[in-house]
Amino acid sequence: MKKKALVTGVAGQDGSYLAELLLEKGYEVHGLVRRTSNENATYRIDHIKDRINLIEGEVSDSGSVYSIVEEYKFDEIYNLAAQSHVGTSFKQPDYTMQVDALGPLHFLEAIRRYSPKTRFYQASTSELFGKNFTEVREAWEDMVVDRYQDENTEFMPQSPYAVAKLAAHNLVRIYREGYGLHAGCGILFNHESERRGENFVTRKITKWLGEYKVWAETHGVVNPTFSEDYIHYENESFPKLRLGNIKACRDWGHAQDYVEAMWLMTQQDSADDYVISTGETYSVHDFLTEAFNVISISDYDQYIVIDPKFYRPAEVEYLKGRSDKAKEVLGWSPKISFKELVKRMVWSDINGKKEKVHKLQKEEL
Ligand code: NAP
Ligand code: F7E
Repeated sequence: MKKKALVTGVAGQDGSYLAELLLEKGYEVHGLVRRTSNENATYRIDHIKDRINLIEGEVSDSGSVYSIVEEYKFDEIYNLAAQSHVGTSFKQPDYTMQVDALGPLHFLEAIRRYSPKTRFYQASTSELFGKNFTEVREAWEDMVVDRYQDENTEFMPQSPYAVAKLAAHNLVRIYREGYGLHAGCGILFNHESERRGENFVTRKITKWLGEYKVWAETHGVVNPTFSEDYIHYENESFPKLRLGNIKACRDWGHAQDYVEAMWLMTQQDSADDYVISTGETYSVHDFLTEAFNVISISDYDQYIVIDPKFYRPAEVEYLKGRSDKAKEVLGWSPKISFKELVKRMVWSDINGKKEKVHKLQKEEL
C-alpha cells in the first residue's frame, strides 16, 4: 500500500521540492495550504497540483490541525509551514510565535491524541545557534583554527524567529522522549534555489541580476519590475540594489539536496535530530561576487547601496555547519556546490525574465 504523507507549507520552496520527491518515491501526497485571495499563491506546485491532494488549513489553529490529523492518520507529516523570514519576525514577533512555535505543538498534540504511529518531521534551523559556535584550537599555540556548529553546539537564538523555532525544537524532543512519538528535527542551514522567496538575500540579488541582464541586452528597451522597497534611483539609468549587512556569513546549500535529508531522517527506525549543512561558509559579499561574475561583472560595488533599513536589531554573523552525523547515520551529503547553486539561480532569473517578456510580447500581438 502507498505511504500517505502530509507536507505543510507545500507551496513554499522546500515544500514544493519535498512533494516532488515523495511523488517520485510513490507516496500518496497531501499538502496543507492556507486560504488566500491570491490566485498565484501555489505557483511553485502548479506542475504537480493534479497529483497532490491540497487540504486547506492553518497551523496556528489547533482545531484545524486536530481534525486533519484525526481524519487522515498520515504515515508521515513534514511540518515545513512557518513565518520563515528572520527580519520579519522582529516586526511581527507575536504572529511568528503563534505559527512557528504553536503550529508544531498542535501537530505533536494531535499525533499524540489521534494518530500516535504517525512519524513527524519538524523544520528546525541553524538560526537556533545564533551567536554560538564550537571552536577548534591548535593545541600547541592555543590558536582558533576553525569555528563550526553541530548537534553538540549550544543554542543561543538571536531573533523572535529563532526563539519560536527553539520552542518547537524542544517540544519535539519532549514528545519524543515523553510519549515515544517518532518525531525528529532537521537543523537545516540556509538552503536556496531557483524557487527561493524574493525577500531572502540570495534571491534578491539574483532577481536583480536577471532584470539587469535583460535590460542591458535590450539596450534599455525592457524595463525592470522590482519591489520599490529594494531599489534605489539616483541619476542612474538602472536602479541600484539596496542591501543590509553584507558581511554576514552563511552556509548555503541547494534545497533539493536538503529535502532528501528530511526524508532520510524520517525513514530511520528511531527518530533523532540532525544538522544538515554543506560545511562551507561564505559571506553575502562572496555571494555577490560569485553572482555578478556569472554575468561577467567583476566589480559589483557600483550596483549596490547599503541601506540600514535592512539591518536587523540582532544579527547572526557566522554559520558553518558540520553534518558528520547525517553522513554517518543517513549516508547524506550535499551534491550541489555553492558555485553551481549561484549559477543556477542567476540563469533561472535571467531566463525567467526573458520568458515573461516573450509572453507579454505575444499577448500584445
Ligand atoms: P517558505 O518558502 O517561506 O515556505 C513556508 C510555507 O509555509 C509557505 O508555503 C507558507 O504559505 C506556509 N505557511 C506560512 N504560515 C502558515 C500558516 N500559518 N499555516 C499554514 N501554512 C503556512 O520557507 P522554506 O524556505 O520552504 O522553509 C521551509 C521550512 O524550513 C520553514 O519552516 C523554515 O522556517 C524552515 N527552514 C528554512 C531554511 C531555509 O534556508 N530555507 C533553513 C532552515 C529552516 P504561503 O505560501 O501561503 O505563504
Ligand atoms: O539573510 C543578510 C541578513 O534573509 C541572510 C531563512 O530561510 O535561513 C534563512 O534566514 C543574511 C542575513 O536568510 C539583506 O542580515 C543583507 O545575515 O537571506 P536571509 P536568514 O536570515 O539567514 C535560516 C537558516 C532560516 O531558518 C530562515 O527561515 O543576509 N542580508 N542584506 C540581507 N537579508 C535579507 N533578507 N535582505 C537583505 O537585503
